[in-house]
Amino acid sequence: MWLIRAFEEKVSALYAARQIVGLLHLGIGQEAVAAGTCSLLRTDDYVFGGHRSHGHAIAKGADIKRLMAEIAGRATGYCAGKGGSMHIVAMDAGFVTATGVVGGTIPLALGAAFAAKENGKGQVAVVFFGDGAGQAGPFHESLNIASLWRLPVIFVCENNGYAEFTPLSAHTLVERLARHAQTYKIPSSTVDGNDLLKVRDAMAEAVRRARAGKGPAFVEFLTHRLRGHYEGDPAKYRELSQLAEWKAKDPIARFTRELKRKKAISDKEVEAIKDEARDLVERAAQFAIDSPWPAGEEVDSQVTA
Ligand SMILES: Cc1ncc(C[n+]2csc(CCOP(=O)(O)OP(=O)(O)O)c2C)c(N)n1
Ligand SMILES: [Mg+2]
Repeated sequence: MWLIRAFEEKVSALYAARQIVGLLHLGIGQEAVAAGTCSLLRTDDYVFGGHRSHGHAIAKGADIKRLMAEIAGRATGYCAGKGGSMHIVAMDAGFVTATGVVGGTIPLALGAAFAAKENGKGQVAVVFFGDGAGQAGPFHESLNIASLWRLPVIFVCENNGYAEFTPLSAHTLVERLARHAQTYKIPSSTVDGNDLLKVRDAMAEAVRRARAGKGPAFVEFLTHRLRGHYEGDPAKYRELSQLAEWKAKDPIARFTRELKRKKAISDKEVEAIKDEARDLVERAAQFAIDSPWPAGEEVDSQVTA
């Protein structure tokens, strides 16, 4: 969680310094979902993300140097600098793809799950998406087919209460996205997404079922992004009191408090974890900034019709 937090704080700083350009969506505040979920996965499990997926890729084991370089548009990035923040592909880590098309990777995860089922090696596919994606057509089609074909896919909904600048109550009357899973007879739960251990418990059950050939699962995590929808968003649609409430539920601070209460970690160890994360991230940022831009003649490579 600290590696993701430090990474995204650095991305934000590099953006402010104009060393990273383009559109950035940070998941600061949502780290427990990424870390808790991916901590239960194997490298050969398939993970799909969306427009807010730096944390998902890091949690799945993506190399943060190549990731930072990608976000900075450099030639050393995962996609040679052509994908950027929203189109991360880190196949070495089993992070298959992300997309800026809301809900766009949900059907793709079904394809990976279908392959996993055919291969019979117990692999699972996991797809992260937001509450806004629940109103997209492919979401519903995918739930239906996943259920019908008992595919080993786990739908991970990060319900952060907003789609861009629109609160959930203004884009659906279905307050709990997990209700949709019930319609399609997929086991589901709604869980506190800012509690790392609760995330792990919910995911452990879902992953166990999928690996055992028992079909899909749907887990809705209630969480919140502490930044705006995109970097630079003044977020005037959100009450400051709401932000303060969620800051008090910061998943990293909560888990740290819990560990300290159990005397499982010392202040010194906590500081060492933070320092190590920040150090790794600084090195990744330096690598990215020192890397060359993609060459002009490369513009058509890696593009297939
Ligand atoms: C198909 C499609 N429709 C609309 C958009 C514009 N758009 C970008 S992000 C977003 C909101 C997504 O909300 P949610 O799924 O809750 O994810 P969050 O940003 O909260 O992580 C929208 C509507 C898009 N990128 N793709
Ligand atoms: Mg949302």
